[in-house]
Amino acid sequence: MTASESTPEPTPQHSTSNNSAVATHPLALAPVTGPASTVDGFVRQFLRNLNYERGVPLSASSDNDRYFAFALTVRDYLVARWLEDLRRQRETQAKGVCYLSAEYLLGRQLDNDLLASGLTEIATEAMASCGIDIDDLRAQEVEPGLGNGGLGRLAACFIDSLATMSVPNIGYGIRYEYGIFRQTFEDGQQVEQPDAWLTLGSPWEFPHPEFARTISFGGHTETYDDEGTTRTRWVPAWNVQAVPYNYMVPGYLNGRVNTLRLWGAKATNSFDLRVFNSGDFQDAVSAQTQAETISKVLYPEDSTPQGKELRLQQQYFFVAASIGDFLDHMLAPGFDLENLPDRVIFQLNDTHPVIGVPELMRVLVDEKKLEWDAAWAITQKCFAYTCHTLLPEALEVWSVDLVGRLLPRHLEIIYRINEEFLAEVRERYGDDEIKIRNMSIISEFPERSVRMAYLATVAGSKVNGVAELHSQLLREKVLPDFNEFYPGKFTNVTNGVTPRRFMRLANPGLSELITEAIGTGWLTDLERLRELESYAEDPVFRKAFTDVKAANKRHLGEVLRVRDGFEISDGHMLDVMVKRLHEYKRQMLKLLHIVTLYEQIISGRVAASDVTPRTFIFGAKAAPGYVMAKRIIHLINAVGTVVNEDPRVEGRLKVLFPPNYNVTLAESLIPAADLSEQISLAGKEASGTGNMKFALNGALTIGTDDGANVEIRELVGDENFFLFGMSEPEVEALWAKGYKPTEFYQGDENLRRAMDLIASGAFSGGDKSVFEPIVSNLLYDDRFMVLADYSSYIAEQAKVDTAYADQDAWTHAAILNVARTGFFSSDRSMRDYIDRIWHTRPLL
Ligand code: 26Q
Repeated sequence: MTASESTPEPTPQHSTSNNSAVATHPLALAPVTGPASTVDGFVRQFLRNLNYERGVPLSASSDNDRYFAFALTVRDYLVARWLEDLRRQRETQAKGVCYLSAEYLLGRQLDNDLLASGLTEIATEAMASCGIDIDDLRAQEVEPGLGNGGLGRLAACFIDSLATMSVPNIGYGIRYEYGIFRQTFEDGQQVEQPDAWLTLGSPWEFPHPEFARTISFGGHTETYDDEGTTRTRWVPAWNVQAVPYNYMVPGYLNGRVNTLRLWGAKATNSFDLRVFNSGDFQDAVSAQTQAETISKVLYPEDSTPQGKELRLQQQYFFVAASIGDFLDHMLAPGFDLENLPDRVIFQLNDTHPVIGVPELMRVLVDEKKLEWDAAWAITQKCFAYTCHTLLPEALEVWSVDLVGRLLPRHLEIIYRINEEFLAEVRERYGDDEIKIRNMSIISEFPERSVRMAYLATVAGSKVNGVAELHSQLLREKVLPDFNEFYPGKFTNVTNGVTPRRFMRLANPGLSELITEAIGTGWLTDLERLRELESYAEDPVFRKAFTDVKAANKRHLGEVLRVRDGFEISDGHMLDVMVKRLHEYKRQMLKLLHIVTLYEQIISGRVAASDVTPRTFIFGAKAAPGYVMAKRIIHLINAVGTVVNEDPRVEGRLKVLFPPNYNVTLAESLIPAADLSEQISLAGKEASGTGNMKFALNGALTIGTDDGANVEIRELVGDENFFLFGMSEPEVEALWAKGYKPTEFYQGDENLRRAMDLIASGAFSGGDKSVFEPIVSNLLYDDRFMVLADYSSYIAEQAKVDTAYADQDAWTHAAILNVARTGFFSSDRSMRDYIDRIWHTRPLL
């Protein structure tokens, strides 16, 4: 890294004033207009981009050239709207939302932007006239996998909804050079490959190296006398440049475009001259490249954070750049910072950006020279915190040592926040040392560390969970002392998903059918799906609905054939479980069901011909260091190999595990599914969002009373949902009583036989040792009570089979699932955030 002795780099400032000289040309004053919205206009712009941006004629263009030129053309149509929105947001100074998220799992952009701009037909025709199949262009796009799973995808849905609702918003995050790893299987075991998504470049980003910001780290603090006032300043040891890359976030057919600004790390240009002069050029250069590792790769863990230094560097890097960017560029000249809460709310997507709290305090107190109390009053109104977990091991803590070394001034600020907070606690409860220890932002065990969720709770104007049950457990179990201390601070906002991507784009057949029935407008007013309820009674509609599902299955079959060489058998129920691999999500429970069905056939207890034909599809990545999760992946693949090849099964059971589940695959899988598996142990899944996507696409859910499943079941009705397993209070009661998994094993013949079959080595070529750790874990530990819920799961799956046998009744229930889950639009989530937390207004 560049040492402090090296020449500091001036941070280039966004300056509109010194641009006035170049903006006087009359043509520059006219509003920016896009290309003509005609087939001809599109073709012209496409060829222009091919020639001038790619430097090739159509006749010599590569697939990538054509994809780029095409994407740039779509982009060109949106730019005028974008520039206009940026101008209006600056001019009106309307309150905006800064969504701070370490992850955005965007999925492919091309189709989304075509849809949002209403250009799909013109573009298709334009390409056809050039002899290009637009589907070939679609296939070229590499999805930016800048997230792990639910939390990152949620951020992408939220910014889509905000743009669609014309709410001023900037999404801030990190431009990882490598996103979530690409998963492959070798001998059924997960192997991680780097996700080099930028190799061919991205047509969607607007880099602005000239607006790079200097982000500092390390060093020490000192006090100085500022005309009679003692102030603190931070003397950092090294710094790195944060380069903004802007991305357009278009609203759906409303002519609005918001901004996603992702930061890339760049080494400062100045070399450390001492090292350089000492002749060690290599060292000087390698210090440079080290700074750039900050945005090199996304951490693939989505639970049990490891407290790694680079991760804290990433967090501070993007948050400091984002807050600084907003304060420097979005505020009117002479803006009074006391009014900051009327201008912006920083929404913290989990604890990952919480270091932004002491950062804003540092800027206000040390740099803007506000009084501490005034700065704290502002800060407390400018942040709100969303919690996405219930697992205690997933709550982030950072060792005080590390924070002090990397961010010494921030540590001091955190200490002072804690001191003043604990003084308030003392005022209320007296010297109740247990209370104080429990509520302190600084914990002492196992090492002295900062509890980021506590800091977020103390600093935030609101704290929200992501589904009703989750918010209740957050109040009662995770942060009960804070709930008591801050009445009214805790609230719920149930998650949602964008129907533009997950219905209109992913399931055009269903979308068309819906529009034929109830007209247009439902995509931005999803509660209108209610109007479909009466259509569930219409046999003609049911037939059309079944036809769409069948077509979606054929499409999925084609996708999996090309992608993985898989084949989907006709007439099979598609039973789908796609989500990160985690023990609490209980992929093992699904697997025990499969092994049970298989064992019943091969033991001759059930005739294969009596088994409902099912294809089980898994999609799941495991964190590379999560040994048990990887073993479970291995077992799923091993069971698949044996079951799929055993002639005794007569092809009635099939297990498919396409590698590298991502947003793009989800878009083909979800619309084709009959059955959605949402089977986490009650009280563990904060919300889930896949569950919503499946229901909205007419799959029925088999699920526990957990996360948003609770709300899905309430809405669709008990008779249209397969509920099984213990409730959260029952889980608690069983733990309290003493859970003994072996008792469940002993007491259930099906379970015993399934477990014994795995233990026998039947899925590992006779080698008993391979999956023994899974079996023992379930028998002697089973933290997520797989065995306790097994019998109830198997019984409910039998009901699924029975229900599926009556296809017409199944379709009736599926239609009602679609009709009754409009609540789960992320537009509704955004309205809830606006009403309960942000108090912002659309800029119409
Ligand atoms: C933190 C520190 C260091 C390294 C990694 C992390 C980290 C990264 C990602 C911790 C957690 C995550 C992601 C969590 C997540 O995706 N949670 C899910 O959020 C969804 C949206 O609210 C919910 O629907 C899911 O229930 C929840 O599991």
